Amino acid sequence: MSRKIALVTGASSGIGYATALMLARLGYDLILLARRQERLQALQLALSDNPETVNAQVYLAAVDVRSLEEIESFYNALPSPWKSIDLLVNNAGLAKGLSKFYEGDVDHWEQMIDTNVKGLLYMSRTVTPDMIARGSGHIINIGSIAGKEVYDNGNVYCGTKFAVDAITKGMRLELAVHGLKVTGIHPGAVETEFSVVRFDGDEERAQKVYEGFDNLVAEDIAEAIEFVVTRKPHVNINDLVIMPQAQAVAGVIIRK
Ligand code: NDP
Ligand code: 8X3
Repeated sequence: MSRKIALVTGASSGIGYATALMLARLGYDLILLARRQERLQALQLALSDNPETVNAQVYLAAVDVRSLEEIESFYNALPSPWKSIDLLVNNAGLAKGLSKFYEGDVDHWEQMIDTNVKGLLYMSRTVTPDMIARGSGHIINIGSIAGKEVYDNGNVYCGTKFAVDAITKGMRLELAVHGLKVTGIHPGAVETEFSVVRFDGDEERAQKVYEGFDNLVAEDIAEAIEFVVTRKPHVNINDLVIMPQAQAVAGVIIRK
């Protein structure tokens, strides 16, 4: 059986990293993107060190998804066998800050909108035409519970993830006719570098987010993605919302 190719954005950390490992175990070759090239190289080393993933061919690219120019030049430089992408996981994303919108930092807003919304669109716009031409492919967008429910001080981050939810539905509507699958994955609190990034490197504050309850870990989301990509060809998982048991709704966590 010929190997499949997956492109994972934001593979240098957290959910993207765990997803790359899982896909390699399933037999995918991997195109791995993030801004931190040295982190991608460490992931490549981890893949080659593990007998379960050593056979995965890996193509790394340092790309900032906020730049359409960087995405297009990465894609144009891809050797043509790598362009037959079977699976695109739009995972790169971030939250910056946690404050009332009327006290919000406009630079934080730009970063979130440019990465979570425009980056996802740029990547999908670039990769999808080749999937359409082949009549197959699967796009998985990592949204959030913050794209289903608004929580206090989450305003713009929630807005970007509501946009991801709407864009995911729009993509599915327009791509089903071409034989493609589109899935939205919406996690609650997952302990990754997410909160460290949100709080500008303040590890102590980030740590507090996950105190007193069993948060999700990146592998929980990778496991859900594994379920999504291993369904029969006629089955599409449209939407998954995955929460820690202790987080019944977005803004409420039951702590011990
Ligand atoms: P991490 O901070 O651990 O990982 C984020 C990844 O996104 C990194 O690999 C980072 O790589 C990449 N990234 C960020 N900005 C850019 C950019 N401009 N260009 C390219 N890559 C970028 O967080 P998570 O793994 O938790 O986050 C992954 C996704 O999951 C995000 O979309 C997030 O919103 C979503 N999510 C997270 C939840 C959580 O509780 N952790 C819950 C729900 C959804 P680099 O910095 O090297 O560029
Ligand atoms: C991250 C989920 O609830 O921590 O998207 O903002 S939350």
